[in-house]
Amino acid sequence: MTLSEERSRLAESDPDIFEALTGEETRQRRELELIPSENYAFPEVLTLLGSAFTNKYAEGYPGRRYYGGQQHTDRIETLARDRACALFHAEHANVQPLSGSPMNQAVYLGLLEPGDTILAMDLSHGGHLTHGAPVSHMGRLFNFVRYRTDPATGAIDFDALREVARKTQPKMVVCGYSSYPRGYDYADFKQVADEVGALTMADVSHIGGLIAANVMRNPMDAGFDVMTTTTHKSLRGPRGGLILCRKEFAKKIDASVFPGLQGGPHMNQVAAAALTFRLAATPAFRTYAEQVLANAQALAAGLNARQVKLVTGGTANHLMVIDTVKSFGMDGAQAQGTLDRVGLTANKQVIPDDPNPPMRPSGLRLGTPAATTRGMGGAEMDEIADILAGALSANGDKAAEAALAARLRDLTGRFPIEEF
Ligand code: DSN
Repeated sequence: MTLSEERSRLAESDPDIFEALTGEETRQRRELELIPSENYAFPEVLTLLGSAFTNKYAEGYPGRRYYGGQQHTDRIETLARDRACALFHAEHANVQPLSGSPMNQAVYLGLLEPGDTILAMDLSHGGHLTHGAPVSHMGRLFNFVRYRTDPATGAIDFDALREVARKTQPKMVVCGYSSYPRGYDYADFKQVADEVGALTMADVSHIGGLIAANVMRNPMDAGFDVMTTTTHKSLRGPRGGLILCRKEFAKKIDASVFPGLQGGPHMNQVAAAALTFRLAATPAFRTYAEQVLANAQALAAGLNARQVKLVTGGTANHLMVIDTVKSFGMDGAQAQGTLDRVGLTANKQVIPDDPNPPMRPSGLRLGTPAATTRGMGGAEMDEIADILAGALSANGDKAAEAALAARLRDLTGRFPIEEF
C-alpha cells in the first residue's frame, strides 16, 4: 500500500482520528516549536515506528529471548547497542527503556537499594522530575538530597554541593538537567563522588544529540559510571530511553530494565533508535548540532537586545529561560498562552526558588533544536526574538498579535518541515 492509500484508508476507517492527525501536522507546519525537548524526528524514524516491528514481542536480550521468531529483532537490537556504544564512547548500552522515566528508574533500582541517598539538582534550579521530585515514586523510594545554583551567578554552587555530599554521604551523584542554561564540568562531579565513594550518573536527555555530535562534553569520557539519554530530543530519534554504562554494571542494568521494570521492549522503537544512532554519527548531524548551539546564542542575543531578562543572563547550551515576571510583568502561563496566539510554542517554567506555583511559574523555557531542524539560522533567531518580545509586550492587543502571527506564518512558510 502506498502512503497516500494508507492515509485514505485511515480517513475512511476513523475520520475523528484522521482529523486530529492532520490537525497536528498542520499545527507543526504552521507554528514554530521552541520547546527545547521537542524536535522533528528523522523521516526514516517515522517509517520504522509504523513498521512490522510493532507486532513483535521480544522479552529478553539478543540470543536469549523468551519467544521464537527473533532473527530480525536480534539483529536490530545488536546493531542499536553496538552503534550506541560507539556513538557515546560507552562499554555497554541498554536500548530497551520505553522512555526517560523508566530509564532513570531502572538505573536507581538496578544499582541502589531503596532508602539509599542520592544527590541531585533541585527541581526549580533545573533538575528533572525523575531526579527525585517528592511527587514521583522514586522520590518516595529513595532519600534524595539536593544541590542548587548560586543566586549571584546562576551557576551550580559547587562548594555547597561538596558540603552536602560530605554531610549526607550519597550512594549516587546525579547531574544532567532540563532547564539549566549553563555549562559545567563532569570532572568536578566525579571528584566529589569519588571523595564520598558514590556512583556517578549523568542524565543527558536534553543534550544527547549534542554529545553524540561531539559539540558538547561527554560524561563517559570523564569516567562516569552511567549515562542516560532519551532518544527523541536533540537526537531526533523515536520516543525512548537509552542507558549507557561501564561494563561492570551491564548485568545489573540489563536485569533492572528486563525483567525488573519492563516486559517486552517496543521493537519498532529499537529499530528506529538503531537508525538514529547511525544518522547521528554523520558529518551532517555534527553541522546540525553546531547550528543548534549557534542558534541558541543568536536567540539569547536577540532577546537580550530587546531587554528581555534571561535567567543567568544567557545560555551555554540549546536552551534558555526567560524571567517573564521581571521582563513583562506576567507569569509564565500567561506568556505561554500569549505566544500560542501568535504561533510560537514554548513552555512555562519554574525559575530558581520560584515564589510562584508550578502551574503559574515565573518563567518560560525556550530552545533551538526544532527550529534548527527546519533549517533556520541566526537571522531567523533574531526575527523570532522580535516576534516573541513584541507579543509579550502587546498587552493582549488583538491587532498587534494578528500582525505578529502573520509574520510568524511567513517565517514558518519559508522553512517547511520536510519530515512528513
Ligand atoms: N518533558 C521533558 C522536558 O521537557 O524537559 C523532560 O521529561
